[in-house]
Amino acid sequence: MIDTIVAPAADALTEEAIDPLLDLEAEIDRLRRERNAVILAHYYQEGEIQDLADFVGDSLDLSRKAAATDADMIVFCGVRFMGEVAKILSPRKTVVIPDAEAGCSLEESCKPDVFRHFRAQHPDHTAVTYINCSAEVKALSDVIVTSSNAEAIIRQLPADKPILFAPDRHLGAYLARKTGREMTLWPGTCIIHEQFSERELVKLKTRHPDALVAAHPECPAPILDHADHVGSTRAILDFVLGSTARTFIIATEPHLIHQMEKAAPGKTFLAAPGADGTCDCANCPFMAKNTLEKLYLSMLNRAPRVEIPEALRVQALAPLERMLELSPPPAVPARDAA
Ligand code: CIZ
Repeated sequence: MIDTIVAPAADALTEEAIDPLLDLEAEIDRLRRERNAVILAHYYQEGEIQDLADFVGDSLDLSRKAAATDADMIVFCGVRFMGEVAKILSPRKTVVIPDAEAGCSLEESCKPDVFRHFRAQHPDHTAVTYINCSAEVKALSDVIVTSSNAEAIIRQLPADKPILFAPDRHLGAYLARKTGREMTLWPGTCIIHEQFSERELVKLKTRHPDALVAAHPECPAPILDHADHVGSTRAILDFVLGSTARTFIIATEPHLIHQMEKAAPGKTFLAAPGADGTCDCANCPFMAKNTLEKLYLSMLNRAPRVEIPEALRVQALAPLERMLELSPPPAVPARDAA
């Protein structure tokens, strides 16, 4: 795989060398001004990172922000493929990520060489690829989708061509059921959405009979079968804020609940449980690699920095631009409409 990350210089400040008395938030603010930086944070980030970001959102929202920003530096607090998307869309900006090791189990499951072979075996298919993949896999795809726009995009694709969907088989199976399209699925899964236990979810619902269940389509079908609402992080947020119900069980990475609690402090949000009955199992270990210290260092050191060879960037840009063209316009979220 092509390495798209430039490491900090050998003499760059390290975490161990940060003055423990430093006011990190003030320093991040200073660097934000000095570097003309915009900080983008995914809903799966720690609350303290979400709170100091300029924008918090899902991959689609944040891709649009990255494409439109006039900042000189994009600081992407999420996982590596999200930083790559920002660089593909905004090649003249400096794009940094707090931790180069913040990967993604879906991306890991889909190595470019194996994906190339998979495509070659299905030459008459349209390759629809979830944004959770490497730049190289994007470059081999016809169109990229996120969980916010996948259904709408698939409905616009030529009906006479079967679809290859990679890398999340649960999301692909959900989309095949919703759209009635024939799909060949790559066998990848997200390690966090795989953790939820149907048995424990049913027990939790029994204890909270009025609670509505909102689940992400990366969850296995037995979890989705119990959901009152299935959607992307952004759609789940809009659902719980627009609903008159008071209690919700949330089956996705639980840091999304931070935005819910801020916007609807009177409602109760319960994280869906794993097999041991607790909710900790669904914390994404990759998202958790980002900390305020690493965020500060990435801005100070201008690294880890995303750099993508131009030929690869141009190839990966085409299916991303197709995604942006085919995406429904951003809806006004329930929380902003009031
Ligand atoms: O699209 C994203 O950002 C992811 C990874 C999940 C979601 O539904 O927002």
